Amino acid sequence: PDSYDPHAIVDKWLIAWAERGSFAANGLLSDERPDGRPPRYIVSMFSYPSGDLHMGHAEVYSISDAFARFSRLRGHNVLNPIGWDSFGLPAENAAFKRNLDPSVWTYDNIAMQAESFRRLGVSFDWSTRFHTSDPEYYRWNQWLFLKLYDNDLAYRKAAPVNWCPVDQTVLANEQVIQGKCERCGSDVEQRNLTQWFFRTSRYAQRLLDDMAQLEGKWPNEILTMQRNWIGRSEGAHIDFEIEGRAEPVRVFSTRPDTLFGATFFVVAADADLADELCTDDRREEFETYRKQVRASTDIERMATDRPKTGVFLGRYAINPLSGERIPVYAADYVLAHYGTGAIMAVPAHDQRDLDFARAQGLPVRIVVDTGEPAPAETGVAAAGDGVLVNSGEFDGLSKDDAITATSVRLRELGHGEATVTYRLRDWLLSRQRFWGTPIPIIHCPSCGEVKVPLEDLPLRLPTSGYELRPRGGKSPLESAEDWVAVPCPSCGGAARRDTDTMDTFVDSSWYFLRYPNPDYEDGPFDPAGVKRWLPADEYIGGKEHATGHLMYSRFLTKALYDLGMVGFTEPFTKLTCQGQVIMAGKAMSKSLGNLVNLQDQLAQFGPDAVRVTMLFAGPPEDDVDWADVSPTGSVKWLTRVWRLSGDVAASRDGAGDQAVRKQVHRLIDDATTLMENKRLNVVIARLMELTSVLRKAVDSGPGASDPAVREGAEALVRMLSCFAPFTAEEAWSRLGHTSLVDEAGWPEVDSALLVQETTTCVVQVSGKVRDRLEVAPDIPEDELRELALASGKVAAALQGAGVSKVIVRAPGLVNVVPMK
Ligand code: ANZ
Ligand code: ZN
Repeated sequence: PDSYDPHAIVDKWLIAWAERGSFAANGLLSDERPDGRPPRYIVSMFSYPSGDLHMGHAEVYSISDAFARFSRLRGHNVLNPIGWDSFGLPAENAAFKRNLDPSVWTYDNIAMQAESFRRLGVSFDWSTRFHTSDPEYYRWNQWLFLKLYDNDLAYRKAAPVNWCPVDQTVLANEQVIQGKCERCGSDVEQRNLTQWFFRTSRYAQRLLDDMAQLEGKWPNEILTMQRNWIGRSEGAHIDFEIEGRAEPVRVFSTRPDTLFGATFFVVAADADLADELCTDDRREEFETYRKQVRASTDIERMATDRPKTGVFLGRYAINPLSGERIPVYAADYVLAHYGTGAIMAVPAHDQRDLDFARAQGLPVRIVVDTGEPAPAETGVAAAGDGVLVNSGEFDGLSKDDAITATSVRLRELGHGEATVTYRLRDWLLSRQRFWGTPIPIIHCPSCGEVKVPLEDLPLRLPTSGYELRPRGGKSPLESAEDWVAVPCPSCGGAARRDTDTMDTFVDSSWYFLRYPNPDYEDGPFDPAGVKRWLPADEYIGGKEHATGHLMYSRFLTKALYDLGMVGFTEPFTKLTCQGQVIMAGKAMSKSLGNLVNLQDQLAQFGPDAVRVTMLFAGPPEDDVDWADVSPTGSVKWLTRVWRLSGDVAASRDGAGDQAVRKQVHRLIDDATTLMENKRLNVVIARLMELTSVLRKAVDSGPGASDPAVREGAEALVRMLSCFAPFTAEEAWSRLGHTSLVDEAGWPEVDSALLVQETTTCVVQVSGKVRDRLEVAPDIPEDELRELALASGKVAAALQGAGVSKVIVRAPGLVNVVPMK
């Protein structure tokens, strides 16, 4: 062909790759096929089959595939797996709308995405393929659930849950964005329901501690988000007696040293405790206030700049150390579900307490002398360090010493103790949905919770007799009467299945363990495969998963480690979070009408140009604004490479032009380091530069048959294959090869050709210049000394005299002082 056609080359190379099995990992399992190449496991967050692939997919998989292809060329045995996260609400909603089985919609979309992935040229090992909605997969969700259940890591309790009135389901905290349902945007309500939980809170400290392994390898931003989400606070529990109540009320404070400055006590207005403590004469005022509070979200309530409101409940609490009697208030700035839902208020040293005290005319007592101006007058709480005052026996202690001393005293008196709290809650995994993994528990009136026997797994979803949207917030599985009514496995009496399904984050919390042997039947994952490939060397996906999926996967890995099932505590050694593909500065959305359709782009420019455009736009972690990029420019460049590969002739014998070779090897060397550091956009810039160097060499330099030109063109095409695999194969064959470029390896750098700039060093003997040396600007002093002493001219000047001293000022000067 005499012109570059980005579409015509697609099928040809897809077939060639498939025939050669080019992308299969070697020795997927343990050592069944010994292979000296170091394994590298590169995982992209798997796809949700909500339709055909979109621009976001093209971005993630362009990044991971460039890295996978590079690793293969560099001699790694690469596992680049593919699977689908195929349970979830969108399938159920789509099925409901079309009156279909959710599986039909799901598997149709998977088939469509699979074909699109193939045509995008992503080098997956397709033998790893699975879908989480396959019973062969979700069977192991159930198995893992029972394993956690046996180990007190799964339990059921009645809990206030986030309830979406439109989707008619419970939502995890992670699915509530600013008080609204993540999916439909409606206001989330609180409901009390009996729910299943995984005990993530038990792992809070280890989730923090093990971040040491991830430091410098995961983006800082993600680590910070996780740290905040876990929210460790050191402080003390303090028990306050309440007049007229038998049991004391416990509070958590990070500042037990300020206990003598507590001038009032606050209970969350929407907590049951507030209702209980309210005296009759305060009831009316309280009820009115509580109604108003229930209408606002947590975010609004915690905002520091909001006027503080609240009501006196008519009761008093007793300070456990000072014996002081302080009034009890209900207010909305204290949250019901954090800490204990009650606080001691120290207005002099806590800003929100100060705001409240000033609004209500309550006393402000300084108990730590911080040197700051009086909070009661300035309205600014004194949060700094200082020495205790007005605090009885603790006066004179520093803040930190007082935190310890008050905690110790509270403990001695039986009124509290030092403690650590975490913001991290247990993982609520129950969903009142159909299209998910059924929870393998049977409820028996006489035996209670009974596990579905392992030999009965998978417990499959019913295929008929259910309604997707039963009335009254019933869960869909509850409507499948034939499925629900079962004999109890333990006593044989009439019993009923649990009708919740699992959060789909359960499916995705361990899928990367199954890829090495997706057909394994003796457990959720093959221990030999896991041993060979995990932890994953590279994980690539979106930062929206910072506190959800990435936290759940880390939790589950630790739980499995404790159960002796894996030998590591962190699943992903390195993490890369790609930016978003946006359009004209805005996130793409249907409502803005700025959606860019991937298939249109592919039809116009071909897969290679789309991939190159994505990666050339900027560093992988930055957003790609499709309004600012030029796929046409990418096509032009690929055309130049294609033309060059046809122009380069069979080469003459000989070493080739040295100037060209130096440029080529400098660029290879650069590209290699940049590639390892995933600076993909800069690598592409280097390849473009190399294309120009070679074009010039052909047209006005040593010419098309110079060996240096051929060497350069081959290097260019090999490196290009990471980004534009179809064009690279085509160019490789135009260069006369019958093998695949995919098997050609990454070009080797001849380090002798890496021209280093030199600087002149003056060598003196007794202060007289005797020699000049060309040396590297960063030459170490030792090396320079030796070099100078080895100089024949220096030896001549010394005339046999020994050396008494050598003064070295690298890189410019050496002065040799002879012995007298
Ligand atoms: C007295 C005190 C004095 C406090 C002081 C702070 C400074 P973190 O670090 O976020 O855990 N607190 C406790 N439970 C609360 C709730 N349910 N709603 C709102 N605030 C609550 O913060 C713990 C601190 O936040 C606790 O320490 C408590 O106020 C408040 F100079 O107790 B502190
Ligand atoms: Zn029973």
